[in-house]
Amino acid sequence: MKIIFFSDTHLCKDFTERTHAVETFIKNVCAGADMVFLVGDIFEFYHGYKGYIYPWYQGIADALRGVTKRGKSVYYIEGNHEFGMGRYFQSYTGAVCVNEVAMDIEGKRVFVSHGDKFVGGPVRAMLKSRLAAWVMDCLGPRFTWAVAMAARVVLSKKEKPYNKRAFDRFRDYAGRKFDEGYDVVILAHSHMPDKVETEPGGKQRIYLNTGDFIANATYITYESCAGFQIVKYLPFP
Ligand SMILES: [Mn+2]
Repeated sequence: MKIIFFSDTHLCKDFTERTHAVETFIKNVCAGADMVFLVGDIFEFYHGYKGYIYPWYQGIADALRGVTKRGKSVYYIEGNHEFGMGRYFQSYTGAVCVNEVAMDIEGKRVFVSHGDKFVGGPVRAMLKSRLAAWVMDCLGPRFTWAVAMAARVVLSKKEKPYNKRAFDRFRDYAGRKFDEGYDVVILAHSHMPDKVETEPGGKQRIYLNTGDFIANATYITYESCAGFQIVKYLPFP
């Protein structure tokens, strides 16, 4: 069994080179796996509308559709830049859109989440509220995009520098999930790839962070024989 986890590509209207690279990654790398997890912030901004996909994200949607059409399972876990992928995106791509995933993978209890929930404050809660979704629905895709792009200047830090405190907070959060009974915790959002393996009481626990497709070009693979690994995507521009 082979599984791919990747996140934080932060694709935007003008980032054609990066978008093309991620499309190629989905077609060449993800299509060869049995299961794929998009661990959030694939898009710099997304709110799902009925019958509509932002034209600059169409290639990604088509690439995902190609993977699910080959019978592979794809999970799209929303990040803090994604506000309800919507039923249309899910039915078009065949990817299951969720907030987080808890499942058994070859005998291990695995938890996968973008990881912004435990570091986000009231602004996150407000933007992720039903009211915000309703406002976005009312504004329509073009106007919402314009507002989101104006807001990102203030809200978004695309190239996050290495931050020891944030790094440790993610590890601490993974530790709390281990206490809840998970064997493997996979997070994203920090843009800092990480892997920690411990064996308290002889029971193996693994925390991994996908990193990003901006500064690090890292993703996670799981293979039955090799376990979980952080891999660099070398063709990345
Ligand atoms: Mn994020």
